[in-house]
Amino acid sequence: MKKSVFCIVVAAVLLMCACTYGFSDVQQEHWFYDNVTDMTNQGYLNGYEDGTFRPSDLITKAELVSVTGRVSGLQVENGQNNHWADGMVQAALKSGLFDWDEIPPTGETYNEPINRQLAIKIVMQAFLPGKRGDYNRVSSAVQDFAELDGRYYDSVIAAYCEGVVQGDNNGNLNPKEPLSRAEACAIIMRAANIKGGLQPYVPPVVETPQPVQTRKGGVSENGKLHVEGKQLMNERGEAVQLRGMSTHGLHWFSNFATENAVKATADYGANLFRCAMYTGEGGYLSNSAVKDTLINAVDSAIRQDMYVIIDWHILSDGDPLTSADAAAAFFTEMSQRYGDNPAVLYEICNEPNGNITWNGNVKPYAERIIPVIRANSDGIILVGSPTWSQDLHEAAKNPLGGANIMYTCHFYAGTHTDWLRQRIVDCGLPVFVSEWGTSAADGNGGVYLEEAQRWIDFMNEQGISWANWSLCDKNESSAALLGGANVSDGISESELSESGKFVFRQFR
Ligand code: IDC
Repeated sequence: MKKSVFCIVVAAVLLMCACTYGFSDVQQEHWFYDNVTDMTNQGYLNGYEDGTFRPSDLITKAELVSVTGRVSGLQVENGQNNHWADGMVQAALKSGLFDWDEIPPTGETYNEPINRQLAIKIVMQAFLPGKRGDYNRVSSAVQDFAELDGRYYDSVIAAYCEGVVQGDNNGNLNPKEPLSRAEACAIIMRAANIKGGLQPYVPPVVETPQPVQTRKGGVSENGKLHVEGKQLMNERGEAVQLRGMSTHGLHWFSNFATENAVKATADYGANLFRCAMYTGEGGYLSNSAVKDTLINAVDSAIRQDMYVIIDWHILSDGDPLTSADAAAAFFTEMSQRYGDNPAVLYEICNEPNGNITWNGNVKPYAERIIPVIRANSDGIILVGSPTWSQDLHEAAKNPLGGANIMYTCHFYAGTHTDWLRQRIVDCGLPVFVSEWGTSAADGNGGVYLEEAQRWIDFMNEQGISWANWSLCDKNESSAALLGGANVSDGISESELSESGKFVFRQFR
């Protein structure tokens, strides 16, 4: 298991589940039994999959901050690095629970055991900030008081006087020693109880946005989509065709995935926006922060009354099964976040390619990911096929079960012509062109506007929805914008490339 995945699993078992059960290694005769049981019953703690709590394992900085933050009701902030606990660590730093140098928010020390004086400070700052104790009493009662760093005097003295911490049998606090999971639970529970008791844990509700205006052909007009036969339909059972732009890779061109960029394409009449989140090539799998760019773009599209595709953009990583675990976690999170929102479509694998097959790779992958999304959403799911999402004929021989599934077909006018249109007709599947370009298949060359026009006519005739590659100003002919285009105040005609001019005309 990769380290980051391991951390997420640890975090999940330590923090998330709200079920109540006994741990095999937490017994009534243990001094920490009540504390651990209370926190578990209120949903703040869980143990490991094997039914243990491992009370004497050392607690890390990340774990202590996470549990303390949750129990004290701190709201998670946007993360700045890939660590599972970073959102809470950032929030805790901002609220002054600790200082930058104590746990640098860059993440390198998050997995180290935390020492007792820092843990005490964090817990006291979270629950009983401003409490003061009696210096003389504590400095004479605690045998190893001299071990304590001066910056922790206030917190430790107050904690001792409030009964949040006690010395060991020899009267020592051991301020620079680590602390166990059980000890951490105890001090968090004591501080929480002094503050007024433990409230049941309520997981944070993610607010998803609402349209700020209504648009012709938009989500407020068409509502929730479904598939009937080969056709995408609106809420009233009328055929609907979505047309819009795909971003380029969000990790490269986030500047064209901003609210203003999205709004500018909607102002030209587009009712669809595709958010292409590369998994490889420096994308999500090596830089999960790009998910925040995606969420912002999806939220922007919703505000602009557009339909929006969340695209797991596999490309250089051609076999979707390779990162199926990460995809499952990602689509769980996205479908939990957007589940009921009628605007969102899920594209689970941009372009499978390489030495793979529909039956051996793409279908099994889809059968793994679709249920993950269906747990939260019955929205439209777009599924690719081998050979860069052109092998519709293979998918047609052994299609997926279930409702509201469409098969993507990707074309580039300089490379793909009649034969691919014929394949779309012949396959008999519901087809969605979630990516096409006016260029050749490498994203450059041409542009091939005559052939592009044939495709547009064909898609209009067939009622096929589409997103064009791509909304960016890269120096390649498929890019819709000219170099240096500034979309903060809309997109002017003079900022559109030859391709962009052609494509943007098709939105109306
Ligand atoms: C291209 C980009 C290009 C980038 C390349 C590799 O236009 O700038 O260097 O990817 O990342 C696809 C893919 C899409 C490709 C596009 C054009 O889905 O990511 O973008 N294309 O080659 N399939 C067929 C063509």
